[in-house]
Amino acid sequence: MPTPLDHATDLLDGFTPYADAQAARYRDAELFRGLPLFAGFDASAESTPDAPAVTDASIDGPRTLTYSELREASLRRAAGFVAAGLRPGERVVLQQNNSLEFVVNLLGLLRARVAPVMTLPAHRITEIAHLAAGAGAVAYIGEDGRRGFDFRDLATELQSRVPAVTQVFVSGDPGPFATAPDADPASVDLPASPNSDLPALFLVSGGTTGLPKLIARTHDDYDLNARLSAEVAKLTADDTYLVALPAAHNFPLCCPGILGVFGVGGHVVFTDNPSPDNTFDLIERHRVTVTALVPALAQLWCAATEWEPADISSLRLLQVGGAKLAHPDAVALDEALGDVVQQVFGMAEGLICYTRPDEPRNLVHEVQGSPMSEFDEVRVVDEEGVDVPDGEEGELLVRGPYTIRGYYRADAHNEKSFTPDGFYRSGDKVTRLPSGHLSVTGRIKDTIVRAGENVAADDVEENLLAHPSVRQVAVVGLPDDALGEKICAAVVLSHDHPPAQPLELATLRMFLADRGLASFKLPDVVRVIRTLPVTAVGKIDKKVLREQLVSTAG
Ligand code: OOB
Repeated sequence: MPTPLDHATDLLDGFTPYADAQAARYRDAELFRGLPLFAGFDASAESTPDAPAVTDASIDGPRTLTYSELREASLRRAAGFVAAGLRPGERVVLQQNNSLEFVVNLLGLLRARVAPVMTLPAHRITEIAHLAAGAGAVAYIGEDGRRGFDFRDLATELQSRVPAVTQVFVSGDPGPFATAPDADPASVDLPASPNSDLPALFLVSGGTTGLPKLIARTHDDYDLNARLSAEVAKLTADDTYLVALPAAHNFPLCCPGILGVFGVGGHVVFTDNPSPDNTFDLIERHRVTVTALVPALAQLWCAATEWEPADISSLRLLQVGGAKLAHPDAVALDEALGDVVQQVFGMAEGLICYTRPDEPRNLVHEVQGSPMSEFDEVRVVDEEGVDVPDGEEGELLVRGPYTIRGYYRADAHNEKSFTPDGFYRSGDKVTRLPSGHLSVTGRIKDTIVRAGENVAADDVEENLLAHPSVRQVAVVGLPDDALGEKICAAVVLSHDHPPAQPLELATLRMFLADRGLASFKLPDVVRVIRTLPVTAVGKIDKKVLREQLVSTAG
């Protein structure tokens, strides 16, 4: 067990540490460095104090801070938090759009040894209250209403639902609340370096069902996550990374993202608008070399290369992950941007798989990558938990130096989500090549039970995507008196589809039947929609889609 030392709080209640023997192995292999999560940033601030660390190109900007300036700003913020009464080991909900304030608060909290709960700007009171209560948070850090949603109203509601949240700090116009505090670092005692096996911060699970769960990441394991990711991406101080996805998500935060770039002394550019007309200009202006996108956004960028005039040739690595990148999209992106795609299959719980920049392009287009650490233990198992041979589909289980051993304060979930020997059951269906590369084939629970037959949604989706009229598709089960569930395909039409012509159910069924799909898998309903609903980070949200389809059923 980690020793709390001077942690006088309940941080460790409900936290599952790495097993002693494994932690010792990771320390011996120098995977766990025994340093605080901001050590990488501080080393860069030491060696290249005058290099640009962050540029805020959000509506708050434009503004650039060097490493020494950002270090100073985060020390003042840390001192402010301590002066405001926040204590080591306490949890604070952080909910801010991509901006300089986000990163000053993050580093400030880490330095004050207060653990941020990394919520996303798209989260609303239901999720925020659930996460704040679950983490036992004592404060909330948000922003004003300039980006179209007033986080101050959310803060008011949060305090009424979760009274333990006694302090609220707001960036911008604070309204009835306080602005984030700053103080002279010399005026307070900043806590000494934390024990590196304690939780540094909390990520939230990215599931598309139910409420998000809390994922405690330790200084040791998250620092490893950043360093290994930076190595795989071959990051150097010459790199400039554009934060286009919400910064609090694991992908742009640490894969390698913000923390990975800080560790090598590179430059991070924040934008709060990921659309190509904005981001392409930023890429040109700042000579951005690396960024990360979800597939839907990548598709949009790919199309925009046809008409956006900006020169984005500085981009050497375009990371795409969070949901499956369709093979034709991977090929199209490489064609449009010059062999820059990296597939990323990751999860807030830990395991990150990458394709490598020097792998053959056809492999990069085909697979979602291989684990980034040789210490990652991956199993692919059938329904009985028995390992399946390479090439066969099964559920991905994983254990390793940066994969959690349990969700925070969630005993009931942990019973189901972890094996007795500490493997995380990802719920992802994958196949593995002998080389260790993984292809994601679906989610194990994403099935429709139609007239007693189990239909895997991804099977139908993959085949529908092959139809020239289909740009995006999600297949869900809808309640049906006769069938139990009927199969509904929600389709976003491609530009190839003749305008003003309906997409006929019969056409799609015939197309699928011609491809050899069993008759019980053919959709019973097709619904053309303009956009598919997405989660806070931009993945297709089937729960919301199902609700929408049910409520608009004619
Ligand atoms: C990332 O993390 P989360 O926690 O938001 O979501 C994890 C889940 C995975 O279990 C898998 O179901 C899905 O998202 N996923 C993918 C994928 N990448 C993630 N499914 C298919 N293909 C992919 N490439 O989404 C995340 C975390 C770090 C880096 C990248 C993504």
